[in-house]
Amino acid sequence: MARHLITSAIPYINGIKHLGNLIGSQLPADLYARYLRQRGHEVLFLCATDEHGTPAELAAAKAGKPVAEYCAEMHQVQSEIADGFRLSFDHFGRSSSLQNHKLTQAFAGRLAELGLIKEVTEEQVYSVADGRFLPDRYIEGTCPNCGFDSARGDQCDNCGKLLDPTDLINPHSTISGSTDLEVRETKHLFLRQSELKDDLAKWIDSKTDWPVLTTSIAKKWLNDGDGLQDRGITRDLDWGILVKKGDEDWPGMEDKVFYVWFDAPIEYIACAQEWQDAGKGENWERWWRTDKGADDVTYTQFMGKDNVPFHTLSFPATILGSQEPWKLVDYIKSFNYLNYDGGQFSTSRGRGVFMDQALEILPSDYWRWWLLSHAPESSDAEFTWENFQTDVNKDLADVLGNFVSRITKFCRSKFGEAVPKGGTYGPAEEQLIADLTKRIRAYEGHMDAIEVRKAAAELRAIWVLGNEYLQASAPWTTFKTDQETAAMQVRLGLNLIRIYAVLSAPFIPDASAAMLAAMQTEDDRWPNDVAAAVAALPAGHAFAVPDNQFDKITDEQRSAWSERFAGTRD
Ligand code: B3M
Ligand code: ZN
Repeated sequence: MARHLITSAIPYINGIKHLGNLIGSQLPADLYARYLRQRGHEVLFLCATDEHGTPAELAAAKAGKPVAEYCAEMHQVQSEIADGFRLSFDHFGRSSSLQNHKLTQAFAGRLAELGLIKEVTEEQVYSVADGRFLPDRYIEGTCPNCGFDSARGDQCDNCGKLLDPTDLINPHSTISGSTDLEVRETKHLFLRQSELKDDLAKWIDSKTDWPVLTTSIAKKWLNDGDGLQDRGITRDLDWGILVKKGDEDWPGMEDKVFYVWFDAPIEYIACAQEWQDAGKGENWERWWRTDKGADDVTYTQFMGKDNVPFHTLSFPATILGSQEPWKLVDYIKSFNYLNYDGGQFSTSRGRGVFMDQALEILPSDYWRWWLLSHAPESSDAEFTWENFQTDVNKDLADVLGNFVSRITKFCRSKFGEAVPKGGTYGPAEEQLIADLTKRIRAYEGHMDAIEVRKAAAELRAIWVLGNEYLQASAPWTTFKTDQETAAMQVRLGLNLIRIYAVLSAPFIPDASAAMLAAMQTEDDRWPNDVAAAVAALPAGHAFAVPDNQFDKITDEQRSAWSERFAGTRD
């Protein structure tokens, strides 16, 4: 029994996430958390909403709401959707929490004390009418390259050219529309990451067991020069964490907030405090402080590949720089992208399936199973409706669902709704137990290694073993000549349902619960000893034939959905 801290990248607050976001962090993190809990480990699984930065301010403005109100509402929305997908967070926090404000300011104070923060004077666009400096995204004008009339200060959305706000023709503030803009001097804080380069390089080099995707991105950023430049950690926004040194004011920084990527990872720590403050647990420091017991915690982070530089360099720079005994991450599981039907998911174009829509049309297990079994681990993956329909129908309906329904219905018709008694194992049963043992050990190995696709493939193979056994032993034929042996075959089959429920729970928790309920058992012990596990439900144990678990996706549904989610808005 070990202790595992697990965090998923925290999703931005500005809108509902799509399935590509889900499989890139939250869902595989949930798979791992559920699995480790089932194996008897102590797990703290944390996630939160990432609530600061320009996107949050802009989304709130678009919704016509004060930012704080918008964030509170969207947090609730995201939290409910997470429940719908059965994401088993121990706490779903908020980066705008008081705990995160305090902790972020404390880190900044500490880093400043150690000389790791420098003040830099820069020139920046000031809007006289708005009375504030404007972040690049708050300035629009005509693109000098293609003539597009709403190019943003950082980039033209039409031709893609990266811009400086001063490049724009006829620039104006997107807040007020005012063209009364001036370039003024302003001060910003920079974290001197370059000072920490050697420490970071040594730390990353020591992580020889990390996925190649993670280390290759980390090393590229570390060595390209670009990644480890000193990093601006303040912004001119109204919404965010005020720039302070611990509890003290920071002269000249009164109108600034911390950059969202500075405070977002700190929320992983603050979230544990929120968890405790919400009365869900105690002694959060034993998860995070190596001087308070966290040195025997294994900490695993999950994220999409675009987030890797922030987790391998920036956040560790904050932690290492502080010289305080905070827990550093032990393993970073990163993911490539999931594409949608020949292109990309697009929030602005409404292209692809978003989390709320997914739950409207099908139960979460369908999505969980397909997404996890196609997780974009070694390369990008693609969602197509054909593949979704084919695989879900085959794996869940034909293989798993069919097995459960055949064996329970056959038993009911010949022996009644209780596990039948009599008969003894022959070579086929011994072989099945041996095959199951081998595959279950392999499944555990893949789950321990967080090899998500391989684990799914092994689980599917375990389901197939049951079907093959049933097909070969054919209790409906055996029954005609040898009722005792048929009873033994059926008893074994019914026990497989319980085993499948236990093994499948990390992937498809609802179906798993339904299977245990049908078998009228709360025995969810992991099949460490398969020979014992296939006899866990004894003769005479009552069960009920479950409702059909997985309706097949029809061709009509497939084509209707493929049309509905093709993307209309442009
Ligand atoms: N919110 C980006 C994303 O959702 C960002 C992750 C923060 S993790 C500390 O992909
Ligand atoms: Zn352009």
